[in-house]
Amino acid sequence: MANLEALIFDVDGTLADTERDGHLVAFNRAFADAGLDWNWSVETYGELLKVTGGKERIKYFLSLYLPDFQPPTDLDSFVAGLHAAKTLHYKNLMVDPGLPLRPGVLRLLQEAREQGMRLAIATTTTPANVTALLRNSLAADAEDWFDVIAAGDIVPAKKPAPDIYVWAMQQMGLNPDQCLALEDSDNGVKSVLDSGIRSLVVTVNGYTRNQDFSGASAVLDNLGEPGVPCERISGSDMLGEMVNLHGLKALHDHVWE
Ligand code: XBP
Ligand code: MG
Repeated sequence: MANLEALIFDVDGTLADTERDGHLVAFNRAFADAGLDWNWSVETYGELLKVTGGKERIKYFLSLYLPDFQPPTDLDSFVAGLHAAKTLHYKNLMVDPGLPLRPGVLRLLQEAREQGMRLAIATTTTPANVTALLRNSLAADAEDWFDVIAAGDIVPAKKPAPDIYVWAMQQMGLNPDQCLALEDSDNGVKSVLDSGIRSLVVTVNGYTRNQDFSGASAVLDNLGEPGVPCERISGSDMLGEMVNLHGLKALHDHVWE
């Protein structure tokens, strides 16, 4: 069994609750700018989250709700243009009003850095979105905290495919038994497990709470803060009331023993 060498964080839903108040708002503003009346509700967006990737999600929406829609140009160019506009709106939302990190995220990242634990990101979202979230919600130099930021179209297949986690490990020169992943969704869990990583902590959110997290080492409501304990939903109870590096190392050793 190898020692834990890196924590690999998902972004949307894990670092911050970005979907309802970030991406959804950005999509709807981009649609309105384009003169489209496709105002997605919170409920509809929850259904569309089944498909990862914003461009892929717009196409999924069309297939479900507007199968006869005729784009003014070829579909890929039309969707790419909408998505670029959406990304601009998302970046602005990360500045004003901004989004807070989820409980325990800053505390765990700071502890990992203090103890020399390598950090990486593996996300389906667009790299510009990661930069905007990190700089505005974490720290101006937060991108430097991560050895690798694996994001968006850098890989051919998005989550639930394992590509983004495989790519991140390759970039770090690490094997699956040296990594622990933190995710929020069933797509993320499948991506992690299919990459060979078996140490996996899920922190659920409003959109993912009832999803299937089979194979996750522990499923929690969040990472906890001093005096504000996290709730264990399923899996190992080794992490206690507040997820810290000591607990993650013990969980990792247990998973791989
Ligand atoms: C979540 C996603 C992303 C975002 C939208 O990524 O599936 O597609 O919903 O961002 P993860 P884009 O949970 O892996 O961080 O529009 O830039 O794709
Ligand atoms: Mg996520």
